[in-house]
Amino acid sequence: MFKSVLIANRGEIAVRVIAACQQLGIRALAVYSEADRHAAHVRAADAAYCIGPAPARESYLDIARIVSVAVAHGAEAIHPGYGFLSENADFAAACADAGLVFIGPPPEAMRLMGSKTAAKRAVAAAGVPTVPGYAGEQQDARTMQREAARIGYPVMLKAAAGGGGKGMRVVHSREELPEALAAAQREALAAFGDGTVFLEKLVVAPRHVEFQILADAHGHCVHLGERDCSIQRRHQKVVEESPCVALTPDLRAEMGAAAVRAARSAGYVNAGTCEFLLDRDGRYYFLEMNTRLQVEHPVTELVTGLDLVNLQLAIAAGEPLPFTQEQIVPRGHAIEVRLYAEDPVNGYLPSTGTVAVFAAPRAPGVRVDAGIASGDEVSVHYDPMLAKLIVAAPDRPAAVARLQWALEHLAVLGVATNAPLLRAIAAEPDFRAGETSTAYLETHDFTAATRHPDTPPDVSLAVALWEATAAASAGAHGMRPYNGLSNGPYNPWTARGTATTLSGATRRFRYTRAGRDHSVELVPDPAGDGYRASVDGAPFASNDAISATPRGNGLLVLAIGERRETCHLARRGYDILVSFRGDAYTLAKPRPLDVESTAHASDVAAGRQALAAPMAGTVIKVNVAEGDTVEAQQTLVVLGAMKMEHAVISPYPGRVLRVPHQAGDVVPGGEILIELDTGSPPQE
Ligand code: MV4
Repeated sequence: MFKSVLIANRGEIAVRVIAACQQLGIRALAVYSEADRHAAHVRAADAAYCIGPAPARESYLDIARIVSVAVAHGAEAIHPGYGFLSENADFAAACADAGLVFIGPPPEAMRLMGSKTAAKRAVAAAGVPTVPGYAGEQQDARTMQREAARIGYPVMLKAAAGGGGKGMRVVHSREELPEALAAAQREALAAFGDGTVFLEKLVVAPRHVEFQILADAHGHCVHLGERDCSIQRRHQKVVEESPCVALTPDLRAEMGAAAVRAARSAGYVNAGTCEFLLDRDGRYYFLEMNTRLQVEHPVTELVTGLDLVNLQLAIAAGEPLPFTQEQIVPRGHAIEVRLYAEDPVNGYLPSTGTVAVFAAPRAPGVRVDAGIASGDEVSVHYDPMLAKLIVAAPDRPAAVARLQWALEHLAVLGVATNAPLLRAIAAEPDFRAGETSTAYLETHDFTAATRHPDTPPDVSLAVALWEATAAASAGAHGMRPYNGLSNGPYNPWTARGTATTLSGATRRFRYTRAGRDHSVELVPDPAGDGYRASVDGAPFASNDAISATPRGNGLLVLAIGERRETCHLARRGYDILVSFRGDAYTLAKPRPLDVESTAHASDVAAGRQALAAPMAGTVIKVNVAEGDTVEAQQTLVVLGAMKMEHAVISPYPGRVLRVPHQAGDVVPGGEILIELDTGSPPQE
């Protein structure tokens, strides 16, 4: 086995491969772009080397740079993951030329399968069914019309160099063909540098069923069963599962044998996947072969008990497959959903920024392969997939139930995700019945998942309790409240104190969300250490006693009478982000008086005043201490931000209650710098 392997990838798959190497005692070397300096795969690796700027073309796709890093640092092999260079035959050849083992198939097999038409010819010659079509040299409209008439409309035009849906066109009639042909050729040329197209009969609303295969360098080839990946959005897979409910044992064996023949016909070695379309009548057609480890490989791992990355490493190291086809016995049912940083409310556009909280469910039968952790950045430069949630159970209904549980216990704050869509699918009757096809997302209405849900009272309550808890801890220790950055002993997340009432005064909180105002009133419970609450003017939970306990990583455990709820929270400026039962909410606090308005405020009610930083910056000077008496218009704190100095000025005369920061502190926008008592009742 290798002693040292370089992983030429990023994100969850790099983390996955690094873990597999380390478990085998192999040193895992990472490469990273300037945007990924602090990324999860860099933290996980045994060593990491910067290979260039953020754009993939200048880093993760730079063959010469990656190969030279591998050679310079003593790697014996390179694992390409998926995407990037994983299906680039030139990269595989460059590895070989540099004396490195490419953990993947031989370049010739990659080249053959890279051409969809050559692949079809090769597997058809090996007796694998393919969709009837035309894949000849003649690319003119008349030839295509003649061939389409022979095949029978509707037909599909596809790019020979393509895959993944680019350059694809459905044609229903002879009249439509010339225009569709020109468009498909243009698109293929632009996307792949090759305008060659071919024709196939259209298979209507098929299932996408793919077979995982493994081939060693000694002529052994087996399949590990199938994955049904029918649920896709714009050729992006969303849900994958194994087994496919539409296969009988006989059909599975037949398609598996066809996949093995397809792999053999290409001289294939390593892990690979043969994609098929399966029509309503149980007929199957080879589509293409993916010559890489796939995103959805964990589904197969959970039903077979095999580790595909281990096996890839063993095969690449020249070891024979350690089992025969008969010894592979899939058990139970596994389902994977892909968590994308995409905003359903905003047309599923990628959502970027800091992931304030990423909290994955942990339970038997639940696996989370993630490329991020709390505090990580999601940038515009790479694929928006954050993580994969994979569940396994003895049968499909149990797996779906486990999936629902896992999705309800997943918290992502800071970037929008497709989690609402995933939860809607898991609850949808046709999905639950196994009635899926490639048309599933178009033929089912998931628009409810693209709208913000109303704010549950529990969410407003959680935010108020979180603020009360944070303030209580900070007050108790004379320290600053949680600001999303601190990890010190007085961070309420780690302080493990229960929300207690220090002052005994009723506390009022106001928030807005989606144009609606929400209010929470917390009345200290004279009998205990909790509160009685009302939300939006109504008593909450019949005035049960309520308390909250922070448990780290943004987790807050609420006790509402006998009921327990967990949620995750984070602060971002004036916004408080909450994850509750799998849904994310953003509640905006009333903007505290900033420098401008404080200086000119005359209509603000007197009371307890929190003076906040108008923007992120560094505290340059603090002129007052706790207990000081101040005049109106006195400069209390000077903040440096945006290359300027900003004075934080007292709006009224009063007494300084709290000075959470000292000179030199770096603070986020909205951070409270001074709390003043101006005489009248406290207001939040
Ligand atoms: C097809 C097809 C129907 N008939 N070919 C889409 C991506 C590419 N790998 C092949 N694709 C398709 N080829 C024929 N002859 C329907 C699709 C297709 C599809 C396939 C798998 C998963 C999702 C899909 C969504 C739309 C279309």
